[in-house]
Amino acid sequence: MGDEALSAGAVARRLGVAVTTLRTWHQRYGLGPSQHLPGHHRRYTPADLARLEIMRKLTSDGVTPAEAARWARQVPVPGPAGEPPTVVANRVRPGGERDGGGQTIPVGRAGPAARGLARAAMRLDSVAIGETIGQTLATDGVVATWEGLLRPVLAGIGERHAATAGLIEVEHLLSRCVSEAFATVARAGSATGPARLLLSCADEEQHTLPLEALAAALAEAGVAYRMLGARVPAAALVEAVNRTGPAAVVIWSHTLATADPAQLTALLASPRRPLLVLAAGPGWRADSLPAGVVRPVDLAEAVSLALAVRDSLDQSVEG
Ligand code: B12
Repeated sequence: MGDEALSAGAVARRLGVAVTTLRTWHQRYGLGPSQHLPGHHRRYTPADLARLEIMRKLTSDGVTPAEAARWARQVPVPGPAGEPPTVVANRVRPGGERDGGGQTIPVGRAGPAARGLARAAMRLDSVAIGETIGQTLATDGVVATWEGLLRPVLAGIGERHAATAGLIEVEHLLSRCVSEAFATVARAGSATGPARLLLSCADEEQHTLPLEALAAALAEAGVAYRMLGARVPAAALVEAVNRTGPAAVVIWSHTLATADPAQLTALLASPRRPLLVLAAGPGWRADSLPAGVVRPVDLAEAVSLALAVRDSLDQSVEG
């Protein structure tokens, strides 16, 4: 049991709730950590976790905390050799209704924070979503947060949506929270000098989050950029390039439907042709890209390429 006992922070991440919520549930409803080793902080056992899972599920379904706590305390939890607590939590509801795997977001091998985020997203709990993303951004930075936390949950929502046509409200709420978290990083950035990078979605492309991740990563690295955002018609993009003369342009396409290579050709033919044109995102097909266009494989590579452009321009200004 000792090895499986968890700290309050670890339990909060698993459940996708704030540590302060756990404290309240402990103080008001007696749902606290029961393992106590002399000289150590109290720790949550699997049985404690199972009760809290029930508490979380019921409160997110609109049951009052006092009523939810009553249920959580009454429900039998697995003994040491019993089934995993999550199975118990999935099985129990006041109405006796089952809440099985169809109501979860698959996150593959992603860690507890991603599972907590997925649960918070399912509950449409924007406060817990914001806290989880904000904490991970602060400790791990933008690239690791994108790859280890956000991407698995976003991909999981896509997978579940493709299978069930559901979760659209979850997708929209989470997208909004991710945008807000990245905007906070972007605002806090301390970039100096002119914006030599232009970020834009392809025409009719509404998937902006990967581009917002790139913008936040650039802000974190102190690189200035301009962001045009969603659904930029090819002519408008060329106009922006001609007016601002960026050294590099990143065009995001998420699906084949928005990946018309003519947008790239128009950029390459513009009077102020950028040094580097990046066609980013799963929409673009490598074999349909015009010569001279680079296709990054992931966020880290897109950031490296942007930094390389910035550094080469800095050197040419100094030299
Ligand atoms: C969130 C979301 C939305 C939100 C977007 C909100 C926003 N502000 O971005 C909204 C609700 C607007 C939306 C709309 C639609 N969506 Co949508 N959406 C998604 C979802 C769940 C996540 C998108 C995302 O951010 N992915 C980021 C990561 C998870 O994607 P990835 O492929 O792993 O990305 C990697 C590579 O691209 C690579 N990479 C390569 N180069 C670079 C460069 C950089 C800078 C970065 C960061 C990464 C990178 O690394 C990435 C990981 O880091 C996806 C599911 C999915 N798997 O993507 C569906 C998904 C993309 N959507 C889909 C669809 C069908 C739609 C709609 C057509 C739905 C509709 N009927 O209206 C519309 C399209 C509107 C349009 N014209 O653009 C489908 C697309 C299927 C297809 N292949 O054609 C998907 C796959 C869902 C599904 N399984 O059905 N969507």
